[in-house]
Amino acid sequence: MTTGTHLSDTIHRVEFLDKDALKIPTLKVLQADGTAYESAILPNIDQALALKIMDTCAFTRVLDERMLAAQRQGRISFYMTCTGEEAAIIGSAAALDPQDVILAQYREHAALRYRGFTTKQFMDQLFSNANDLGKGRQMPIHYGSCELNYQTISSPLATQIPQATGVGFAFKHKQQRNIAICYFGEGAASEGDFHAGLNMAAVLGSPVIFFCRNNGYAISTPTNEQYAGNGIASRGLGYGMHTIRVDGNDMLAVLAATQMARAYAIEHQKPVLIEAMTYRLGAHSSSDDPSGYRSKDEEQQWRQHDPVLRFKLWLINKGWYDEAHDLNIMQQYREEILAAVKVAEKVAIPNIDTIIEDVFDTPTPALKRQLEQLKSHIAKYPSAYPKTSGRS
Ligand SMILES: Cc1ncc(C[n+]2csc(CCOP(=O)(O)OP(=O)(O)O)c2C)c(N)n1
Repeated sequence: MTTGTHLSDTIHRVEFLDKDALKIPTLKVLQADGTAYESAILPNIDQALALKIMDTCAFTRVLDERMLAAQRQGRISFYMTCTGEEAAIIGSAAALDPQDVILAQYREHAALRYRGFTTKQFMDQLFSNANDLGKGRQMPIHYGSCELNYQTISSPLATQIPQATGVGFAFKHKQQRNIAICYFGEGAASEGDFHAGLNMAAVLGSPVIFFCRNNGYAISTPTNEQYAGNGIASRGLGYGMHTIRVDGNDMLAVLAATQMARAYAIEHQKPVLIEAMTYRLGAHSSSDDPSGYRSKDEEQQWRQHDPVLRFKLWLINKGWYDEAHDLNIMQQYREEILAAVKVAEKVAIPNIDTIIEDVFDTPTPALKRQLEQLKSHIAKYPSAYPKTSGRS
């Protein structure tokens, strides 16, 4: 018999396995009022970590509110919020080591903030100006930072999944005790790259946390039109990896699951799949209007499960935080972000010569020719090409 073919019990009449027999429990630690379930085991968390998580929540809420408004005012071209998914994103990011590599989808900027991306760096990317680390070549929200071990976002869905398998395998090869974490939505899990990436990671023993944000929709496609199985968690089992489903709106449950998953991935040099059940409270992006595919009632029900509020109540119960501080910090971030917008939108766009750099060691003759054609085109129609990326 081939190794790895696990023929177990034998049967002598046809009995299909019952797809509904697979029960996957959901880890919960915090109740809606911010108290922990009596039997719940808390993650490793002290006051400093808790306050850093809360600060990241406050910043992200304000950033999302202000930048969506900036998009509506025509100041930036595009924006995506992570409102409602902060616990899934920040709770998992807080369980990592700074050397662990993050491969995100596009809705995980809160993890980048947790790592230390500054307000100015956010603005430079969103305004595609000359200070942007990506040299203004990407749409807003496609952040990346070598320094913070955050791989640049790719628009095509799921490309980050097999890449994460490779990053994890590189750590294994170097015998470095770090992991890759790969964020993706349940919609992205319909891509072939998801299946290739997970299977490869399980077979090669690549230390990766595959972190699925199951937020109910892939733009307008609800999960019941996306899959017929038991969520995304059932697929982790199918590929032979440790798997857990958590309440994605429960900061402490996400933190606990990710801390344990990280320890397991390093100790056993194997991947883990976490499926965080959550809800996208905002639109898919600034180009989307959810009223065409879901009801206000449904949104309202999920607002009752606000992950930031639940965590804040836990902090207040512990005496580590209070409402006055919360209001104060939100106001400070509003002012800081508004001031940063005003600066970033006045910064010049990147020097056009940089457009052909960084891909080839020496730009090819064809690229150089195209750059000259572009320059003469701009010289002919200068009023159609702005000098800064902002409105002013
Ligand atoms: C290969 C590919 N197909 C389609 C798209 C268009 N697209 C962008 S986001 C998205 C939905 C993804 O949903 P999900 O993975 O659940 O993430 P969420 O937006 O809900 O966070 C689609 C279909 C794309 N970017 N790439």
